[in-house]
Amino acid sequence: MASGWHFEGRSVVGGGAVQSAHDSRRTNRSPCTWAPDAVGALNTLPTVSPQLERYIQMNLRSELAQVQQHMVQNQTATMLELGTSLLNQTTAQTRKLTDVEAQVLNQTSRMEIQLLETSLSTNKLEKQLLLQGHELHRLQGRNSALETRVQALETQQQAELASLRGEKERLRRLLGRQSGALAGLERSLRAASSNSSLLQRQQRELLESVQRLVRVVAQEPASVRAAEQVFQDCAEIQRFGANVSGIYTIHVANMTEPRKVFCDMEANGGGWTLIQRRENGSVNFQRNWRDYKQGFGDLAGEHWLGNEVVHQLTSRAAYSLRVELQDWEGNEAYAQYEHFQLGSEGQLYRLSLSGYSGSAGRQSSLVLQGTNFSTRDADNDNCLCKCAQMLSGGWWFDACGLSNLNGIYYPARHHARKLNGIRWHYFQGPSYSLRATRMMVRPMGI
Ligand SMILES: [Ca+2]
Repeated sequence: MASGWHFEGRSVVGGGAVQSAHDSRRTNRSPCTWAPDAVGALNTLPTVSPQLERYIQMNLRSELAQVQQHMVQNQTATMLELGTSLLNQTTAQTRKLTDVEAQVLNQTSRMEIQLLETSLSTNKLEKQLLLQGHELHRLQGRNSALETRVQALETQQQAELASLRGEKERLRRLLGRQSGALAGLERSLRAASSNSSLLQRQQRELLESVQRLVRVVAQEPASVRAAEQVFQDCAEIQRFGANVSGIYTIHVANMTEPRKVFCDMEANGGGWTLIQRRENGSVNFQRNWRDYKQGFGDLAGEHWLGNEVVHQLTSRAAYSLRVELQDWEGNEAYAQYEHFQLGSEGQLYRLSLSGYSGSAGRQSSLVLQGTNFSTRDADNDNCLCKCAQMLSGGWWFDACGLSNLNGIYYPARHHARKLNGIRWHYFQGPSYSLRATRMMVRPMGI
């Protein structure tokens, strides 16, 4: 700004030219006297002053014009310089700005792209969120329905449980009452049973008395026939009023001696006269003809009543035969023959049967007609061999047949694969030895 200072120095003094004109005088005179003198001189020269003033004005004007021109030039140059500098700066700034703008634009573009991508992914996420929201809502609905259902079920179960508890309690009380009643009944039954036993005993005693009476009467020939008719067999004793199974005495027609027999008053209506019983192997059934003819064993247990008695009994009237069987597994079966008759000793106690029925096989294990009785000492079978010796006991062997209830008694766990045991083919096969058997007769049609 040196030019500025230069320009200013001159402009401040306004009348610099006047000062320059006085400078020459200042060199000769004292400054403190010069100024009032000059003014006074000027005031004393009124005629010269206008011309001088014009001159000064002319000189000053041209000088001013030059100074002004110079100043304008200087200022213009300075301004130009400044302008150029500014232009340069502006250009640089503009370039920088352009660069920055380009960068900003790039950046903006990138950011826009990112924004777009973000927006897209946000949209996608929003959609997913919406879908998940729907799904969640649906699941909540379902969950709620399930909860309701579970609650309903729980309620129902609780009600059922309560009902069951009530029922259980009721049953328990009922059981308690029934147990009490049962105990009372048992006591009553025991009392009744002892009464019944007493009654049975009395009945038997009465029967014995009657039989004694009958025997007394029988001593008179005229009364013999009547007495025999009364107690011919167990069916007649039952008809007389006895309904308890046990040993009774009968008088069979054509037999001189009375015979004790075991009567079954219960099975299938009762009135049965037992002719055979096996139950524990306590009696030996390996006997001869004579023994089988007369009978043997214990009437209350195992026994064979005797072929002769049976022949006499079944010759007087039509009789039925019932065979009862029991195996080692606790199964029971029976075979019943509507008509049963045994021939005389002269006819070798030939068997005659008809009208088979029962549960011990669909057909009879005894040959119905024409089979004679055989024992180890009387071979009357239809075999060239001796069935009674091979198979043991006395029986109506054919050749050698499908049954033998008088075979050897085999105890438990030894009953299998025994050909000489107690057999009934159509019940348990050809080699199974049975646990218990009974054969009994009663008049046909009862
Ligand atoms: Ca033979």
